[in-house]
Amino acid sequence: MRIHILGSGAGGGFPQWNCNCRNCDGFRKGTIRARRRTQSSIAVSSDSLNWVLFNASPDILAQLHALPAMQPARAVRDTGIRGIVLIDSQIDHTTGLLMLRECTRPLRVYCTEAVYEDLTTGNPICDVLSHFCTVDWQPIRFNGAGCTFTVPGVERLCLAAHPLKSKAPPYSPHRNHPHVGDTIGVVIEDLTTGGRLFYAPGLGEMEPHVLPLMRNADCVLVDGTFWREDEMAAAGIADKRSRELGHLPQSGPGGIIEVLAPLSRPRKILIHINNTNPILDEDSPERAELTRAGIEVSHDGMEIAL
Ligand code: HKS
Ligand code: ZN
Ligand code: ZN
Repeated sequence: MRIHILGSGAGGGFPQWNCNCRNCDGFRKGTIRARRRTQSSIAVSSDSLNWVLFNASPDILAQLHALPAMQPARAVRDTGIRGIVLIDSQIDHTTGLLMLRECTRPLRVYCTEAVYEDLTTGNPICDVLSHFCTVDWQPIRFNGAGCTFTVPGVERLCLAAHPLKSKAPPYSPHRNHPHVGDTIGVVIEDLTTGGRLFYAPGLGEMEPHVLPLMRNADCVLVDGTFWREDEMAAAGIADKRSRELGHLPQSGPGGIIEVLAPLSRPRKILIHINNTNPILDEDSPERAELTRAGIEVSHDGMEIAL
């Protein structure tokens, strides 16, 4: 399978429009070595013609322009997107649906009931979209274990969704009452090559079922939002801690570096990186520490073959 990183940044992207933290200011002034990043989304295909989009970011139009394979041009109106999987209902993962409103065929959207509820109540973008096109909701339901499904046209990819603990968005009725399905991780397996990806851009806690999913993958593409538990406070931005926001930090006890350390099989890559994260500075000691731990940092346009 071919995995294309459409956007490697967290909400707001990098640099963030209103931010003058060390990274954002340094990037604008050219005093640090770092890459611009759009908001969190990937596209996966087994034939480079039919794609599954994971998350629809507010930057989706620019991201699609940057990946010409997404437009196969077989008809006057066409797209390579055969289905969209939403891992949560956050603004950075769902707002792009509004930018796809011109679609002439039904938009197949795979998400849990918890996410669909948010998108029809607190942030009713599915209701708004229904005035422009047909949203064909494909519910992801859990019966004890993960939920396995395929997307028509992309049958060589087998998808298995698993519930994860992270955080529902501020407008969600579940914000302070977590529901199973507020956030998911997905194992994507290519039935032709046997390659397996574990994708989880929102990972707030290591529950017992998560480590085996990582261990059995050829590549883990996981939450890279914050380096430190108190990163936002240390930058003088907000007092919310990383885990409270639904993101395990990389450093510290129980952080992503420790979690990934014992895994020998998978390639380890971070995604959904916040503008404040020191790993964005390619010359930072934190980035060097990641490299020593065998962990890569994804960037917009990066391609992974499994
Ligand atoms: C900034 C933002 C930080 C940021 C935080 C989160 C909070 C949120 C919630 C996130 C993200 C970006 N870029 N989504 O000010 O630096 O309260 O639910 O997911 O993408 S977590
Ligand atoms: Zn986010
Ligand atoms: Zn910043």
